[in-house]
Amino acid sequence: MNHFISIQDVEDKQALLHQALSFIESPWQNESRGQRKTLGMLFFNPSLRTRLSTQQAAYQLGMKVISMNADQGWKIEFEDGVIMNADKAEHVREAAAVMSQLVDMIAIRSFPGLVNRDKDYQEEVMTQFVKFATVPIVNLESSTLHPLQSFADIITLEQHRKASRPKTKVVLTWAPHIRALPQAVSNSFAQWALGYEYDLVITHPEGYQLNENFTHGARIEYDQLAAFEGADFIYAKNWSSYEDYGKVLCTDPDWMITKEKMTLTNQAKFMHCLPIRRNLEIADDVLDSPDSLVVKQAKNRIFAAQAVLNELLL
Ligand code: SN0
Repeated sequence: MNHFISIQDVEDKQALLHQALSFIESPWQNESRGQRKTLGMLFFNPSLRTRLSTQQAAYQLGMKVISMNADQGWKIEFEDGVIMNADKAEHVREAAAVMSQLVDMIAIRSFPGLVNRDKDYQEEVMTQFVKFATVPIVNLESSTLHPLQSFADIITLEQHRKASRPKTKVVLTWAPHIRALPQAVSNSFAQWALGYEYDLVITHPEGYQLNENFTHGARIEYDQLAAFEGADFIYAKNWSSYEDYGKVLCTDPDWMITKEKMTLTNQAKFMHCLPIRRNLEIADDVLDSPDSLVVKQAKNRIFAAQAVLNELLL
């Protein structure tokens, strides 16, 4: 693995999963692999779990970490050939090349603008860093993907599934929200769940179809109650429209996940990447029930990141 931008960078999916599970058993087994190596983290957007878990993962591999919010540096220009006479003081060509001399790996979080779909789906920030850095790049949630989250989700599914993967019904359900959120978590979750051969059903209101490149192979069900029937896992997430790009088309509170809806399932476990807005996306009694995995799921962020960094250190 040279970089970790999406599931496509993973050469052996089973091996990576086994490595992550092995780090859960024995977190310090490779404590010296990252000795004298530094991970640089660059955040263009807020983070709680990603920042702490990736940092902890690096420590467990013996690495040092330098974490920086992008607004502490110069504003970076990502486009080539522009006259830099506006607010951006530094080009990614220099920024990425210089950072590569100062740290051994660069991890980046950069959300979409949710205005220009083509621009967001071109993944300019990740693409340009991969192009101009000379060290591995790690995606800490980009415009359209959140692979470390999805890998932690796969670890969580693996720990809690009762049947084989193809026989385990996983439902990704849209949930209401007041803001326009990225499609990254949902795109990525679909891609990883399908990549690990889960039976994936996606349910959402009309107008919320995701990009088929990520969901090809999943069943789409517009009736949320029908989708919940027999589900082993309910994974809730809000996303803004892909078709009517970046728009909030539906705020119908009937899409909230309630205890009553959970009774339709096969005693499903409940998952969410967090942060979660209580009683908007999900009712308190679902989140506070023993079937909620959200806190355990967040712990797996460490082991997902650790397995990935471990691979990139080779
Ligand atoms: C982000 C998202 O991609 O949906 C990060 C998830 C890991 N979530 C939010 O921005 C939620 C913000 C809010 O106001 O609830």
